[in-house]
Amino acid sequence: MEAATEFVVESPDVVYSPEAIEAKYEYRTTCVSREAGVLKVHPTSTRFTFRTARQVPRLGVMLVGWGGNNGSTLTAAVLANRLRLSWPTRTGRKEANYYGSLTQAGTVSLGLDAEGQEVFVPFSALLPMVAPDDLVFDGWDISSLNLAEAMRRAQVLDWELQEQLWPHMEALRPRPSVYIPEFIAANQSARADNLIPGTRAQQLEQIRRDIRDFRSNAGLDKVIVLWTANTERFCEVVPGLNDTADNLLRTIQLGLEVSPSTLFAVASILEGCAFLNGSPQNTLVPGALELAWQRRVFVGGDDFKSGQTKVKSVLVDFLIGSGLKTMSIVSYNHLGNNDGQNLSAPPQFRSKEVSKSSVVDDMVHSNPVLYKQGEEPDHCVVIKYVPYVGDSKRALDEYTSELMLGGTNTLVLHNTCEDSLLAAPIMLDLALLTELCQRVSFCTDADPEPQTFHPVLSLLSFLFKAPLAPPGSPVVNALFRQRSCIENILRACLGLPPQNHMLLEHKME
Ligand code: NAI
Ligand code: DG6
Repeated sequence: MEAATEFVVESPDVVYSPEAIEAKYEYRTTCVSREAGVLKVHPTSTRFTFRTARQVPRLGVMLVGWGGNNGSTLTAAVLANRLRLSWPTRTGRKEANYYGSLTQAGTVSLGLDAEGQEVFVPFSALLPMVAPDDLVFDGWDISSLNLAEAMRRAQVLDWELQEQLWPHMEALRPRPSVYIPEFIAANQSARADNLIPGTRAQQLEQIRRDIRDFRSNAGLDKVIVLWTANTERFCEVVPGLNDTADNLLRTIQLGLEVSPSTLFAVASILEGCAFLNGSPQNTLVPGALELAWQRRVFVGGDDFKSGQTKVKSVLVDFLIGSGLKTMSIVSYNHLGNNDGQNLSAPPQFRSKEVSKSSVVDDMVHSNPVLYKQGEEPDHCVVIKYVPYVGDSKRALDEYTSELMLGGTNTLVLHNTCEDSLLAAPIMLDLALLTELCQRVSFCTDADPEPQTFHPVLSLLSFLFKAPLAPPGSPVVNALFRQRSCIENILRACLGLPPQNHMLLEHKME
């Protein structure tokens, strides 16, 4: 049965006009204080008015690393869906779809019908969102291969599908990019044949011109820039160099140390385009975050949360949430794509190790019954490059937890998947949700001045391994808390209460 996609909220608190959906929303939460060793919990309530502009823009997405496995796979996926392609494989005919995308293949419950049964709609039906088939792509790569050749190099898609896509991808050519050899592995140097010359300041200006050129030539209302290029080494945060917006801009003018990804972030922010970081390095140094804050431009990161880490952020939540004391997490994986080759160099591996390891922190800290202050499980992350397996990543995990009365529980997982087919739908969700957030504004009864979300868009946490959050805001890694956050904020924009899963209707006589 086709899922119904259209609905209206019938409530005095919700007004639909041709321009916007305006919803009054009561945000009920609690505030906790500590008094003489006692926790005092105070229920609070704040009245919000959310406004979501209904006009969906013509959206362009610029990928840094367009010719990589993720970049070429995402472009191919959108084309395959737009063209309604199907192709034969040894297990039968396959049709283009968006499996793995929260917005396109996930659903939300609107509530119960007269028979007491839940009614689900696609996530994308909640609020007006850009249709993925309508996205326009462009981007940069230090490798000059066109997108058809890049798709072939990636070895991700079935041959028959590649053949059908070839004529549609051949004309797509990445723009030259910024190559600073010390930031990525030396083993990448052979691909670097498509470069922006000049000083850092000139390179910044060229990136900005590229964004403007794409926007005007493709007739776009908005552009979002997404870093899906190679993982870089961490960049040192140095006072006077990149700690403030002014210092970072001066560093670029003086040609001092700045990573390519930070250069792209700065260019995007200066052009008023949201910037999202799909790799683990600290692209969004304090100076870049301050610039985003000053210009009121959304930024998000870091590092797509696609496979092994997604499972980890469910499994450890389940273990600790069930009261089991997880003491050791060992994550091993091997892969043979270019990402794997780049990560075989220690400084780039280190960036990935940090983002893959931070992912259980909130769950551990949430349970002082199990973990004493400062106590943490052992957490080991190993990545090996094995060229033969290509994009088909193998991940093995072992979770060891303490049971009651001295027992031990060891869970072992093995997972094989095409890495880029997991990453591409996440990239799609990032672009679509960021764009939607750009159309949402809100005010409260106490502060009637309309505002937008904080420029550090932590609502995207579900999609990132090491989510960036505004200063002082708790970082949430647990996957279902992250998903509820998105769902409930979108529901708030429609004046709907948060999904509480209580089903009290079914717990009464
Ligand atoms: P890839 O190596 O196939 O693609 C990266 C592309 O970036 C290459 O075409 C390379 O030529 C290009 N590149 C390198 N430096 C550049 C620069 N300065 N400017 C423009 N282009 C540049 O890697 P893949 O598999 O597409 O992954 C991309 C990134 O996404 C990596 O950092 C990876 O760690 C990250 N990632 C991937 C996930 C996945 O499941 N595939 C999940 C999480 C993160
Ligand atoms: C090896 O770990 C390569 C990485 O780029 C990962 O494939 C990518 O970060 C996905 O990681 P995960 O943990 O989400 O599967």
